Amino acid sequence: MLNRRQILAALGTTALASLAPSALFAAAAIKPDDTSALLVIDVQNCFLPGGSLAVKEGEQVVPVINKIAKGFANVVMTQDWHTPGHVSFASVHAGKKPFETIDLPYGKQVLWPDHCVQGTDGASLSKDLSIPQAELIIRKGFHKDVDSYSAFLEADGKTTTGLAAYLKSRKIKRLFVAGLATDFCVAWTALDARKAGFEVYVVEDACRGIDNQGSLAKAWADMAKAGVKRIQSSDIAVSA
Ligand code: VGL
Ligand code: ZN
Repeated sequence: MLNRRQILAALGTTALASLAPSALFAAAAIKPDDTSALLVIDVQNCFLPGGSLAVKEGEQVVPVINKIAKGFANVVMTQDWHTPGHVSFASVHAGKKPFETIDLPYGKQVLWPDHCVQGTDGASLSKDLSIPQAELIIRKGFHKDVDSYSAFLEADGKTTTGLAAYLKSRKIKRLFVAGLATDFCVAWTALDARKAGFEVYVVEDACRGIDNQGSLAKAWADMAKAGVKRIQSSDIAVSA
């Protein structure tokens, strides 16, 4: 039997060098390039502590997103941007409470507390985000009678936000998705991104979910089925 030292000696320095650093130090394996973009979804006051639709631990995504953003030349952010009296607000449906559902012409709609009303402080992006190079902010959900969780398509399944065409014209192929909430706007964005032909990674620890009636587990299952890759922020190489 060879002992550990003899095995290492037999492998030699070349073999050892080829193992390092990925195998020996488990360094971040994914390096964003010019065809990669980070999508920062709905990191807005309404979804943060004290907000009208606060996502549990939502504030914890901010430092993680700031950190990984340093690795990206291309960053796009989204902003949920509803009219007053938006169809997704429980307050406009008599007898309905937040988190109940109704049937709308385009399908089932979860009803929410009033949130992200255009021009309000709640709709503002978190002041703690620090991503000066972000190049585009896509607003969504601004048609009064249609919701839009996805950054690509409104909930009617056909009205586009223009984001896929923007990204394609900029030669972006790989998307990394982070933000709020994992099981709604992040997941719908990731799924539509796959349908639009992008390679898609969701950065789990840079997201938090609402988890209404099993929605978080279902979202991860749907994303896995669609070929969305589930990664951690430590998987992304962020060179200074
Ligand atoms: C969202 C519910 C309603 C989200 C937006 O950003 O995930 N969720 N509007
Ligand atoms: Zn909304």
